[in-house]
Amino acid sequence: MGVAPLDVTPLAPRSPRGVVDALTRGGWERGTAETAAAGIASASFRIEGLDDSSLEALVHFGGQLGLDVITGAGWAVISGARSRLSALARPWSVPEPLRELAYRLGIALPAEPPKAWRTARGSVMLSTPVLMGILNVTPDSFSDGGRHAGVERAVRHAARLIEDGAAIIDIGGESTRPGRTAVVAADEELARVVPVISAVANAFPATFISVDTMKSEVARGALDAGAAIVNDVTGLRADARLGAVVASAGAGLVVMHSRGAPLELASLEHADYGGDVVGGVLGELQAGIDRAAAAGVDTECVAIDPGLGFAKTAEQNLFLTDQLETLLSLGRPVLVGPSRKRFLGAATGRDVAERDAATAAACALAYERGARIFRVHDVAASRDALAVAQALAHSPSAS
Ligand code: PMM
Repeated sequence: MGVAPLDVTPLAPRSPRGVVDALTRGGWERGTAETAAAGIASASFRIEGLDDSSLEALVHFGGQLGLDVITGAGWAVISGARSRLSALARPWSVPEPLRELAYRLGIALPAEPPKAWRTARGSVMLSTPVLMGILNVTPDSFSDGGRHAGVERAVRHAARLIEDGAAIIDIGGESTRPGRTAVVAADEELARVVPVISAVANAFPATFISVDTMKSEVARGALDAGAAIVNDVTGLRADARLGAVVASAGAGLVVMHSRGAPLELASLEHADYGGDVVGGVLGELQAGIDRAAAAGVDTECVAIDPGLGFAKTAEQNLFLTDQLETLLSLGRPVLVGPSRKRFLGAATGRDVAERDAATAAACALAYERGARIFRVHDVAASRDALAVAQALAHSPSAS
C-alpha cells in the first residue's frame, strides 16, 4: 500500500465541526466523533483569590495535565482542552490545595444549551432558534409609539408576528424607556394587558404568551388570562411576591439582569461593574436564579437574559454579547433582547426605526454564542438571519 503524501489542513477553531468531520472521514462513528470533538475544544478561565500554595500547586498540576497556566499575584488564567480541564475539575483526584478550585471549576465548565424550557402551557422546544415577538401595549413604547394600544390592533399585530415566525408573543403594558418619571399602577397595567392576552390566547392557542411585567398582581392576572411565561426585567428584585405567583402557576420565568429601582433600569447610574461586566452579570443572574428557587420556581422553568441596554454602556453591551457563552455555565436557556437598542445605533449610526438589520445580525451572533430565544420587534428579519446561523451550525458534512 502506498503512503499518501504528507498534508496539513487547518480545522476551524470556532466550531467543533471540522474535528467531527476529520474523525468521521477517518472512519469514526459520528456520535463518538462529536464527543471527542467536544473534549478537544478549548476553554479558558480566570481564577482569583488563590493563595501561594494553591498557585504553586496549580502551576505544577496544571502543567502536568497539559494546561496553559498564566499566573500573577493571587490570580491565574488557565486554558486548555475541555478534557484536560475536566481532569482538573475532579476534587477527589487533585492535590489538596486545589480541591476548592476543582469543585468551582466543575460548576463553571460551559454546558450545552438546554433543549427545552418548561412553561405553564407545555415546553418551548429549543432545538431551533425561538423567536419572541414584542407586543407593547403602552401609549409610550419608544420604538412603536404605542400603535398597538387597541385590542383589535394588538391581535392583528400578534397575527403578523406569528405569521413571520414568532413562537412566543411577549406582551407588556409598562415601558422601561429611558427618562420615564412614574411607574404604571398595577390596575392600569392590568387593564392594558389582560384584554390583549385573552384575545391573543383565544385567537392563537398554539402560541406561547409571555407577560413583560415586574408586578405580582399583573403576573397573576396575565397567567389567569392565558399567559404561560412571566418576563421580569428586574429578575425578581422588584416584587418579593412575584416568584410565588410564577411557582404556583408552574409558569416559565425570564430572569433578566438589571440594576437599580424600576425607574432607573434604563439609566447608566449603576453601570459600574468594577471593570468586570461579565463577572458582575453572571453573579447577579445566579442570585436571580437562587431567588426563583427560593420562591419555589422549578429550575426547568427558568430562562436567563443578560439584559442588554439595562444599566450597561454601549461598550458593555457589545462585550457582554461577545462573551455570551459564559452564561451557559448557569445551565439555563439564554434569551437575548437586542432589538433596536441604542448600542446597535452606536455600532451602525442608525436611528431606532432603522435597526432591524442590525438586530438580526446581533441575534445570529448571539445564537452562535449559545442564545436560543430572541426577543425582537421585526420577527421576519431576525428569523432569516437565525435560519442561516442554524443552517451553518447543522449543515451536513461537505465531503
Ligand atoms: N428589553 C426591553 C423590555 N423587556 N425583556 C427581556 N427579557 N429582555 C430585554 O432585553 C427586554 C425586555 C426594552 O425594550 P422595548 O421597550 O423595546 O420592549
